[in-house]
Amino acid sequence: DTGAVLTHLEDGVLTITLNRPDKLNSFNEDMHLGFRQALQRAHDEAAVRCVLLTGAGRGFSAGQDLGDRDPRKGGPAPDLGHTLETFYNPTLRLIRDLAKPVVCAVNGVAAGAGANIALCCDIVIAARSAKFIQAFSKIGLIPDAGGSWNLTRILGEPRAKALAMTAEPLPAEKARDWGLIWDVVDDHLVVEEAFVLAKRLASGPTRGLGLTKLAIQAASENSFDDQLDLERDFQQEAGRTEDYAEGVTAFLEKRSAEFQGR
Ligand code: T3D
Repeated sequence: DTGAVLTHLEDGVLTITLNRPDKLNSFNEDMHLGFRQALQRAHDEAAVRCVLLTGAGRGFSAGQDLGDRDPRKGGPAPDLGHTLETFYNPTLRLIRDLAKPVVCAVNGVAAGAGANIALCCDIVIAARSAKFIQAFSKIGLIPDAGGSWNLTRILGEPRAKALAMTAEPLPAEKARDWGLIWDVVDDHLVVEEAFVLAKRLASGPTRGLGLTKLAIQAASENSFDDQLDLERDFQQEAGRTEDYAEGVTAFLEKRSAEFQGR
């Protein structure tokens, strides 16, 4: 743990907590580093079968730490293309490419890259009072951290453009009703309920769930024919797992399956 990011492995769930509550968990280099290390651990360790991402304190994340971008401190303008490529983009790719479920408990406000990192996760559960803010236009930037991609695909251009251009906060319930997130729960239950879900996924057929994630992500890029080919290949792999054999055996024996994640 770097301090800026806390990790805890329990019941196959790696909980990653963004931990700069005084700054609404905005991203400085320490937090980037800790977050990346934690995601890499999720990739590397078989014991991690699901990730749960959340924030410490009253917010989820307010995106980039703007204190680190203060123009009054002088010096040349920062190269934001470089900072995205160095810090944000590798992390977003790690989340998308991780062949394990990533659950996100949005415990409070999620703004800028904070909102879009949440929206990059596989299943998002938000506290009823949480809000998603495409804050970028307020400071002259464009939606990054995958936001221009995710918002457009999920919501379509009209809503994506209005959210991005106005930076109006999108309340959690509206985000759910628009299909941007999975569910909304009472504030005090959000981490608990997300953990219950994450634990359930962590006791599932990990390879099958991972392939499910990758198949669904590939769908919007593929033609129908290409997707049928992908399903054939992924199903071939899933059919060779011990978990598949266990799932079918458990069904035939009228008992619950005990998946081992292989
Ligand atoms: O730079 C690059 O590498 C490019 C990448 C950019 C990605 C981005 O994310 S750009 C967008 C950056 N984020 C924002 O513009 C959001 C800024 N924050 C806000 O608009 C508001 O804080 C919120 C709407 C998120 C929450 O408002 P509220 O009223 O609930 O809280 P607050 O009072 O504004 O914030 C509480 C504290 O957190 C406060 O500190 P203080 O005064 O108590 O010492 C505030 O300054 C601090 N804080 C909040 N957001 C940030 C921040 N400090 C640094 N950076 C922040 N982004």
